[in-house]
Amino acid sequence: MDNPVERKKKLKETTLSLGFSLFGVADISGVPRGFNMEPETLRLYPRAVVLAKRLLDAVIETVKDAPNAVYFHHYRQLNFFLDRGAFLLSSAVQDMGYRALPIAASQIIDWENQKAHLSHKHMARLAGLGWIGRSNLLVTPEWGARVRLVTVLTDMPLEPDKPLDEDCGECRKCLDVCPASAIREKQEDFDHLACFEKLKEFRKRGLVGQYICGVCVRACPGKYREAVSSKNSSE
Ligand code: B12
Repeated sequence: MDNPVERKKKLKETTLSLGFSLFGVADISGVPRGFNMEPETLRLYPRAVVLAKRLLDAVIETVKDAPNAVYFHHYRQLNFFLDRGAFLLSSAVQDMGYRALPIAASQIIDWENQKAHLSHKHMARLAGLGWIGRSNLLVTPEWGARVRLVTVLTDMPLEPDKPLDEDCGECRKCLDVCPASAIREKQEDFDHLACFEKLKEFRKRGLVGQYICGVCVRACPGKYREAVSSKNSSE
């Protein structure tokens, strides 16, 4: 049957078979903020399909108080995986008779303000994948912030998901570990500039070749990983 629910099911199956961890659809027909794209381009796409890939715990757990070469390689490998997957999904959508525009996993178009075409985190929140946590990252119930994201804009009529009604609750694990002390009680108070300055310092020290860190990502493993850790420690 060809309807928004069935089409979504088919796309989800395609996406998960490509190896993605999470899939969601956001209704962006009335979303005014979070974009750095031409309005006439944007108007063509009432839906955003958001895909997440879970990081390898073994890699992110090598990050202690600063990024390292193992994580840097993983970051690049994941960006390649996300971009390739978004391209393949977009191709599948096109073959089904609709338009699809993949947005790069990590491409900055406004260097001064450090902005991309759109915020994958905001798209993911709207698509019900998780919430924006104290760390300023998208936090999923399953794997916390240990996911990377990519978005495909499309005109394919798809049933949208709804944002989750969840938040970080009492968890403050990322607050103490942030090497820039950028994370605060409230997400709105996140100190973007302190974070960015620390990332510049890491790069200058030659630890990694990009502005990355990963300490707050490590601190936020999500329910699945927490459950595995407590099972192992009680054995
Ligand atoms: C540019 C960028 C950065 C910049 C600045 C981030 C920023 N703008 O907030 C820097 C280099 C500092 C950075 C750091 C990190 N990033 Co980054 N980053 C991006 C990128 C490429 C674009 C973000 C963007 O354009 N947002 C658009 C704006 C509107 O959205 P916003 O962030 O919510 O907007 C706020 C900021 O722009 C801020 N702001 C305004 N003016 C300025 C000026 C400056 C200088 C800064 C720094 C911020 C700032 O105010 C806005 C309103 O709150 C995205 C990929 C993408 N396309 O989404 C990844 C992305 C957000 N990053 C990601 C990650 C993981 C990281 C790091 C952990 C580094 C790492 N990989 O190890 C840290 C985490 C910092 C943190 N805790 O927030 C992931 C997040 C995954 C998740 N689970 O949430 C993304 C989604 C990449 C991906 N494909 O998965 N990042």
